[in-house]
Amino acid sequence: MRFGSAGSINLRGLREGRIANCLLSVCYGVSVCQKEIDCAHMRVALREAGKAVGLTSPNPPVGCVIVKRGKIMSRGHHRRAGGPHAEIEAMKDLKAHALKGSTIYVTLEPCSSQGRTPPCVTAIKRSGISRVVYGSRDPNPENKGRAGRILCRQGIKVEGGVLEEHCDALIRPWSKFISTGMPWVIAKAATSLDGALTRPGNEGQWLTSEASRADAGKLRGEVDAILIGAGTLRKDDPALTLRDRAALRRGKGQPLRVILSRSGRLPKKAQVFTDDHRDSTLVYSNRSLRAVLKDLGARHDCASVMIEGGGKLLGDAFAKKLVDEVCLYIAPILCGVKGVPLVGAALPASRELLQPSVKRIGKDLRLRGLVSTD
Ligand code: AOF
Ligand code: ZN
Repeated sequence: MRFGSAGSINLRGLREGRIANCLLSVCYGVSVCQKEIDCAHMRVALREAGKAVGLTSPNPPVGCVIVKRGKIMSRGHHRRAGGPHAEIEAMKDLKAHALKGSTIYVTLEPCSSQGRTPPCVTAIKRSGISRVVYGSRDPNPENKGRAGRILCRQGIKVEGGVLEEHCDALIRPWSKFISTGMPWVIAKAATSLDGALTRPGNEGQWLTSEASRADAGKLRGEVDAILIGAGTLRKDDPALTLRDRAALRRGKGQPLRVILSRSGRLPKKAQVFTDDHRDSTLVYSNRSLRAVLKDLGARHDCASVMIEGGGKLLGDAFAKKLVDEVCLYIAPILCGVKGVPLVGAALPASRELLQPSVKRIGKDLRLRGLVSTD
């Protein structure tokens, strides 16, 4: 995730409590200074939330910091659905006198309803915290826009919408899921310069370098399920496991492995049916992609899935407008007309990538962006 730079305020200074008086207040007045300070602390909360990405479905990744007299007293992030929310994680190590008069920064509006856990606004009200600063408004209808009213009634100051775009971007997959029941869909593929998914003849299956493949492996740490078509299973016999050490250290479990097949006739000896994670493999026979996605959301709590191929499944996903985000690894190689094309379907209209970001990985390029909805 990109959260931007730390801004003009020295973050280390803030952390160590060295900026008691902000110079900006001299030049611009207190409110400008407070805004800068709020943004700097929210960036720290965003970094905390980044640790939760991929771990919390069907809940959102949320991060939090508690600050008193310019000093960060504690941090926390939501670690798993059913566990304490970010605010509770941050509050739990602080004594009552430390919490009194402090400010809590949280990337998502604090929840105000009873779910698997009690409402955070109740804990905040009891804590002595005197100011609440949050980023995104909670799209969950149970909580949306309620925290401000509830907390203000208690005399607690509330400021919403701080670094809202960054906070919204962080929970984009979950926001779609909580509003529609459908998981966020990432189409991931490696292609040649001319858009082929495969090399000619017996040249082997890899187009991109090992570095690109390791980067793509990290993406598996962001999602709840990986989808492939039966053709890819037969041809490549992929493991589809999460092997990225950092993601595993964060506590990310293996994503579900989902195979879509028309006939249901699949090789019994394939890795996904025989390895240690075979219990996390699902097969859907003769079901539309839309129905599969809906089922993954409703019955398996999948807020985000990644389609890893092949061309037919990716084509179907693009043609039916089911893709939200694309992550393409492009190798500097030409494969010619016999290669399987990235989108193996006719599209009624071209689809554009919004907010594309380009990264060079070794000799390959990674292009990541959102798919336009119209
Ligand atoms: C927060 N902080 O860290 C999270 C929030 O079933 P529960 O009790 O875990 O509640 C889930 C809902 O709470 C979820 O749909 C979202 O609206 C909110 N998540 N809220 O203030 C957190 N994870
Ligand atoms: Zn909560």
